[in-house]
Amino acid sequence: MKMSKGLMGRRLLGLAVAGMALVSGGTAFGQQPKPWEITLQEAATPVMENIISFHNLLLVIITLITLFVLALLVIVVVKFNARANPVPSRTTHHTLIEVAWTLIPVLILVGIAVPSFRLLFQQLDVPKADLTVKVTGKQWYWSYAYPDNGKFEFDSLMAQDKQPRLLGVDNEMVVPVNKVIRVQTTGADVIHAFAVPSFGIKIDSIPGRLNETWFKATKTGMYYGQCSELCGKDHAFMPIAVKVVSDQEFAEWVEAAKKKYATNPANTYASAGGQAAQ
Ligand SMILES: [Cu+2]
Repeated sequence: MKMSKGLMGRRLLGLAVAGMALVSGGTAFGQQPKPWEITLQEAATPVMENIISFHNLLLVIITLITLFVLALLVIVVVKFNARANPVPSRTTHHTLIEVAWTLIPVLILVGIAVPSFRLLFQQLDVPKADLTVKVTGKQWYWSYAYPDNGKFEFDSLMAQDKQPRLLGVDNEMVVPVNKVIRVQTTGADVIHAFAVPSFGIKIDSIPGRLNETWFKATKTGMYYGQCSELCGKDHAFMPIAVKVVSDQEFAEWVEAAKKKYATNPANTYASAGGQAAQ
């Protein structure tokens, strides 16, 4: 089939727009690592959007500095080698340049510090939470407790038969969309770390300590993360899967979960088969 260039262009554009709509909008949004991915995972929370903006700002700044230093080196090599400049200058001090190369870096660092601290405060200052989930890191799986919704708790183990490989779990953590979720985390045995890249959260789960962070997912879908503190032989096999759903779906899930996990209060490592991943 022959297509005119204009028609072909429009078709490609249509395909691209449809693809973008599929990725950014709709209900099927979700994030997991992709092959050959070099960028950060796409943001699903305002905090992660700001992390990505800050990262992009820093990338511009370091690129400009690197190019500037490279240009200076090239100038020195070309203009001031022994052949091009046989009689070198005997200058040892230049007050203006010395002041400049002290002050300009200070100003650049202050310029970076302002948005950096703003972002840090946004991450650390937990807003009034709509829902609290207590996350316990264990060797080698996660447990999620919902103290606001009937106090049920369940274990989440890597499921070998589930996709994506090494990220799929038997019981996902489920949260409602557009709600502030407070994550309180601790470790039951050793230090683990609860991290979900597209939410912009990564926090240590430390035995004897309750750490706190928060996220507000603005898109429904499945999001994946991993334990991010080397915690033993199956550290790589304790993925985090978070399902973000509508309020109504969340209410339905809570009702089902209350029954499912209430009848199995000893839903522990042993009762789940005693095998995290081999
Ligand atoms: Cu771990």
